[in-house]
Amino acid sequence: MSLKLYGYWRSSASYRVRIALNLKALDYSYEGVHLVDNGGEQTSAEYIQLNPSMLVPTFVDADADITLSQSLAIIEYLDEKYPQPCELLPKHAQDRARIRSIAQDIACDTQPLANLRVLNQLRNDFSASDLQVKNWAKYWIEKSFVALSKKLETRTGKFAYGYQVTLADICIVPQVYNAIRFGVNLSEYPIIEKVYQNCSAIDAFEKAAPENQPDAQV
Ligand SMILES: N[C@@H](CCC(=O)N[C@@H](CS)C(=O)NCC(=O)O)C(=O)O
Repeated sequence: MSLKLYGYWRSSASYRVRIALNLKALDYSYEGVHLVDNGGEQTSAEYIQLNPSMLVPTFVDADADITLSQSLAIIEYLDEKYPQPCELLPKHAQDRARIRSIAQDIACDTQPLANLRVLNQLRNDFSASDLQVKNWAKYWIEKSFVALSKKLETRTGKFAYGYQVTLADICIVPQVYNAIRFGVNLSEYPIIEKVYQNCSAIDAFEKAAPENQPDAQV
């Protein structure tokens, strides 16, 4: 098998790539990188060879001789290389740009603020308690969801952007998973909740869910 994903069951960035791989109906092998055990396997010398950023996911397409980090780059690579059975970005430039904008709201401006190493730094260098750390993550996700709800108002159909699953949905669903973990009340964001529920009913999303991964600890 040529495609391999290094990920962690609860990592939302890995979850994004798993959804895309499933939507593309691609076969891939999966290797769990435990972000906590063994001092954080993402910091091992072996893993740093693959991904010097010490983050998951890392994606390898051995046949194409490419090793990639960054979930959005990986997903766009898959979308360009495997346009069938569904395209994750539509044809028109303005639609693509709007969808990328939503994806980046999450991947660039929301998820990084509640990343494990950021939360650990709050604990270690600023003596934040577990409750303060949780509230920090919740605060930034809620701020993001208020803005996202507004942005979704005009073009959301069954999914985030109309009636086809796109890169925007692939980013929203894992972010909602994180939001629930940090105690965000999803019912305060009905548009996001609707998108989450509609996507969750699709096999590709269900199969990619954290609890359904081989390295899940539930
Ligand atoms: N922008 C990156 C983010 C990757 C990322 O933040 N991964 C997290 C898990 S979701 C991670 O590996 N964290 C490990 C750590 O914080 O030490 C992407 O989209 O792939």
